[in-house]
Amino acid sequence: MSLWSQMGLQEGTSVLGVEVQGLYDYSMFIIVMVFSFVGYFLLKVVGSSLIGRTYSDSQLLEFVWTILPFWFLLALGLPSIKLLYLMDEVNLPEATIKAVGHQWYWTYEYSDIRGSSYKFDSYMVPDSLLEGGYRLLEVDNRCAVPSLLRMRGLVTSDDVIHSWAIPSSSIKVDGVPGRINQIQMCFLRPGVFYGQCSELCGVNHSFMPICVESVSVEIYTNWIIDNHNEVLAGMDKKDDSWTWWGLLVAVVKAVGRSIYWVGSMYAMFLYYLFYYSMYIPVKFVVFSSWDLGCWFVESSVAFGKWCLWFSVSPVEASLYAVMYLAGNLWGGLVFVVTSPVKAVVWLVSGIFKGIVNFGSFSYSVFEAVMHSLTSFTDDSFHEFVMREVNLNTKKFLWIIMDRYKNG
Ligand SMILES: [Cu+2]
Repeated sequence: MSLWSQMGLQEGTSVLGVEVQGLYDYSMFIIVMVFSFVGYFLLKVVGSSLIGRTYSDSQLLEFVWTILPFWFLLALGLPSIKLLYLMDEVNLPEATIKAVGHQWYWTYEYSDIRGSSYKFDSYMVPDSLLEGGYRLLEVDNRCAVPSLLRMRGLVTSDDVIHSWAIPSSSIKVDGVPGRINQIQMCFLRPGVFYGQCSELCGVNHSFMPICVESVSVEIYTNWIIDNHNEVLAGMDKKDDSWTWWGLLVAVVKAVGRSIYWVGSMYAMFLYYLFYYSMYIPVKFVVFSSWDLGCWFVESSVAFGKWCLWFSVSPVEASLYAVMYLAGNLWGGLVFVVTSPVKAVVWLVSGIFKGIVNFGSFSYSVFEAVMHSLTSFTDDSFHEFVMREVNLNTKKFLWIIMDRYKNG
């Protein structure tokens, strides 16, 4: 949350929030440096009586003031682009929350556990009811999220365009009616994080705050499963009517499903039987084993013969081996002399392959350098996040498994 007389961004509360904060500091450093440098010389030139009347040109100066801004722009742009893409990357989240904007409140939906949909509305607490807490930011039902777990946020709207934003976590997603936008979230620690609707949506636009409460994975998982169980229990009660027609439909459906299941299993069985017992062995025998077998037999026989010869007369056999190797080398020389075109092609293709390999190697080095350049957090932070997220993922799955078993 922003505080009075605060300069700069809020303290980062998510993995990418910290990175964005780093980018901000880094950009401000470059910008202030450039601004003060240019400002100083501007003032100096304006206030100076020494005007260069005889000064005509300087190639070096022009070169420098062309190249230098280019490098500064690159240094500002590359980390920014990388972060932009990282923020869009939602790979394998463990849990999903869906925020639906309304005029003028938010609805939060949790629907990826147990196939039920648990949802609630989140209204701002008016001044008259506020007991402590922050004015215009506190809500009646907070959006609960786990800390240090990969999360996906889906944002949409029911009426006009809203925007779901939490500045300290670098989250801002438009909620557009008729479409769903997604964002990745990974909160660093437990806490309460505030934001406000960030797209003008009508008269009460300022009074639909976003309040996210980040809790530990254990609390979150048990809480969400409890709520889902309640929703499911409510759903079970409704469906208790029984008719002959319903029974008939259910029986026909079950029979159809089992016929389909048995048929598809049978087809799959035949397919794999054919594939592994006929196609693969035949293919293997025809394409590979014949050549390999021939070569193996020939070379084994030759080597066996030579060993026999070596045991009878070692000197002669060694001499022959030397002659044989020399002959091969000579053959290579003859190949170069008699068919130079082929030899050149062989050499050039070798060199080309070498260049390609060198290129890909240099690219990976460049990529590694860029990676280290554009991450504003150190390795210990990365390690901490990776370790905790892995641990929490295991905890999350373990609790779900445990609860499924024991109800
Ligand atoms: Cu709004």
